[in-house]
Amino acid sequence: MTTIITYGTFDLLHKGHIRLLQRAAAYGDRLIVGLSTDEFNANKGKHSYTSFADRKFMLEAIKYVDLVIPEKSWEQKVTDIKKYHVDALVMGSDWSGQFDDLEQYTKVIYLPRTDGVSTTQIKDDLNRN
Ligand code: C2G
Repeated sequence: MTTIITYGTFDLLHKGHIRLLQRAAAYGDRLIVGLSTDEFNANKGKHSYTSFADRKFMLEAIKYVDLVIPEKSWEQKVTDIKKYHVDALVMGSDWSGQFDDLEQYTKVIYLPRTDGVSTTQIKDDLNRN
């Protein structure tokens, strides 16, 4: 059983999120998503439109996702990697290099971001129209 983990806010779910989950899932048999809680989002300086409960509900409905756990802190990744016997951490390339310190615990893979779409862009576009 090859276990992959990724983390994120996944607010206003869009193609970029789905493509990341799809490609991450292809690296293993099980994909775990560490979903940022509303409180952790505040810590990240983000305010998500959709609540944690609703973001979790939507992620759990995605065929590429096997388990959704709360992401409450930056530090929990090592604990998660050990607890779930993670074989690889997969993140989008906007995080390139940020998690290289975790190479001592698991494989770290950065995948190219999907161009042309972001939650921020969606919000800006909607505010303009
Ligand atoms: N992503 C992507 N392409 C986009 C937008 C996002 O590949 N156009 C990827 C990001 O690189 C990330 C994942 O989708 O790997 C989730 O993106 P966010 O919800 O924006 O997550 P973020 O706020 O970056 O939180 O501890 C890590 C953080 O929780 C990551």
